[in-house]
Amino acid sequence: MKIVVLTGAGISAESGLGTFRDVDGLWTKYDLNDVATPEGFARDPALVHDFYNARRRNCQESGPNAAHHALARLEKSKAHVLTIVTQNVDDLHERAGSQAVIHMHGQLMRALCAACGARWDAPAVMHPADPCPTCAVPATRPDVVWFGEIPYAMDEISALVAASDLFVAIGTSAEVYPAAGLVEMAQGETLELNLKPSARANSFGARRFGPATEVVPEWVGEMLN
Ligand code: BJW
Repeated sequence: MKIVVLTGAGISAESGLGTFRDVDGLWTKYDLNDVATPEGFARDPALVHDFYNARRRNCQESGPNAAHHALARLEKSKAHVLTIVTQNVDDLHERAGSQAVIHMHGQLMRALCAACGARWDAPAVMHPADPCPTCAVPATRPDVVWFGEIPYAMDEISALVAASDLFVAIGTSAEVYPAAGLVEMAQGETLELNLKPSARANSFGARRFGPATEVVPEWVGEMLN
């Protein structure tokens, strides 16, 4: 079976990484217009770097949980062909051992030059004055996709979802497009795994609710039987 799994912040919540829109989420502490838009970065790059430096440190101090490990086990089993499309900028899928991972909203551990487009591994702490290693212009930013920017690999992702036999969304609120609309492209079975129904729950053929560390290993166990 060809399976595409879309993951969101909820899969990393039990690893200690904050979600965005839950009651204690990041958007209750920060204005997304200040830290997750190109305009916010142009206004105050130091604030935006501070925000991502703190999240990079938090990510480095955390680790994959049972849900990330279960998905890595499913891929490794080769019982099915699994691709993970993640909206998360953390690297917890990779640290669990998953290999087929597409980061549609970029990666916390990568840096991007806004002047020449070069990409490289991000240092632990980034500053507005950091020069690009390729063109030397001090226009370095986290390699993440902000509101108003086009998510990565959309053609590849759309083709994978359209060709999938099963599309599973895990721990995402379905509030942010185009990720939220992917379920509509799926021609095969669809399943939502979440703590509670997302904004698009009714678009899925099946739904299961509970913490990712419980419902994901349970579902993977069934797929491997
Ligand atoms: C658990 C759990 C547990 C908790 N176990 N579950 C009007 C209509 C349609 C679209 C638009 C519109 N106005 C503007 C737009 C476009 C805009 C958009 O969608 N805005 C909406 C707010 C309306 N989108 C964009 O701008 C995107 N670009 C774009 O559209 O380009 C145009 C284009 C696209 C394609 C082709 C051609 C052109 C870009 C969006 C970029 C989003 N960036 C961010 C920041 C990334 C960097 C960073 O991490 O800082 O991405 S915002 C943030 O939201 C982050 C996330 O990836 C994303 C989604 O959040 P997610 O993962 O769903 O988290 P939460 O917190 O929302 O939900 C957590 C879920 O977990 C909940 O459901 C909980 O129940 C659950 N949960 N604990 C299981 N233990």
